[in-house]
Amino acid sequence: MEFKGVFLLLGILFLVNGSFQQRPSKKKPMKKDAGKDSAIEGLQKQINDIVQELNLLKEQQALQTVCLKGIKIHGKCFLADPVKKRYHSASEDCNALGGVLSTPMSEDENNQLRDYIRQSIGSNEQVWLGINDMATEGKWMNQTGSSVFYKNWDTSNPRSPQPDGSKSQNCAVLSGSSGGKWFDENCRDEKPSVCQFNIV
Ligand SMILES: *[C@@H]1O[C@H](CO)[C@@H](O)[C@H](O)[C@H]1NC(C)=O
Ligand SMILES: [Ca+2]
Repeated sequence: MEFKGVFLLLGILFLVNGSFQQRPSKKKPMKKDAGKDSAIEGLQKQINDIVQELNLLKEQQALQTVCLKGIKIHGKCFLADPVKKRYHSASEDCNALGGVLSTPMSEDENNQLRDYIRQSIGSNEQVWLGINDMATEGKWMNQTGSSVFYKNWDTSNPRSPQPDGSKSQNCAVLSGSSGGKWFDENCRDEKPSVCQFNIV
């Protein structure tokens, strides 16, 4: 509804602006041209402001669509990408959409993400998480370059508690079949992913 109003206002301003611009073309020199110019300038500024606002609304609406297609968890939107890709491709494709690979920061967020993965991608799938220990072995960093505090590594196998891949496995997945537990994997493996967007 707010949207409609903006369009209407935009339309009116374009009409008004258009009728101002037509007059000088009649080649009747007028003394009040200066006043008219500043009026047009004022309108132009208002139009620019409205266009800016409209773009913002469009962005917000696009995000709403992402949320509608995906899921909203704790003020963030998550959208599944079932296409299997290497970690870097998955990350780049997600960045291009304005998001980062999903990185749950609490048990509740992790559980909700696990459930979303099960129903959108598949119950036995593993998806890339937005963390890696490429820079320093064993130091897991998130997509904004901070150390990861919440972790959910699978430690059910005492002989190989995760992460167990040392330098050959610097990326991590969330496993739908292991109750949302995390495993380190080779970044060149091809996995589905979930892209995460902050709600503005
Ligand atoms: C990375 O971790 C920091 C510190 O916990 C947090 O503030 C930031 O939101 C995290 N970034 C992502 C993309 O999860
Ligand atoms: Ca590693």
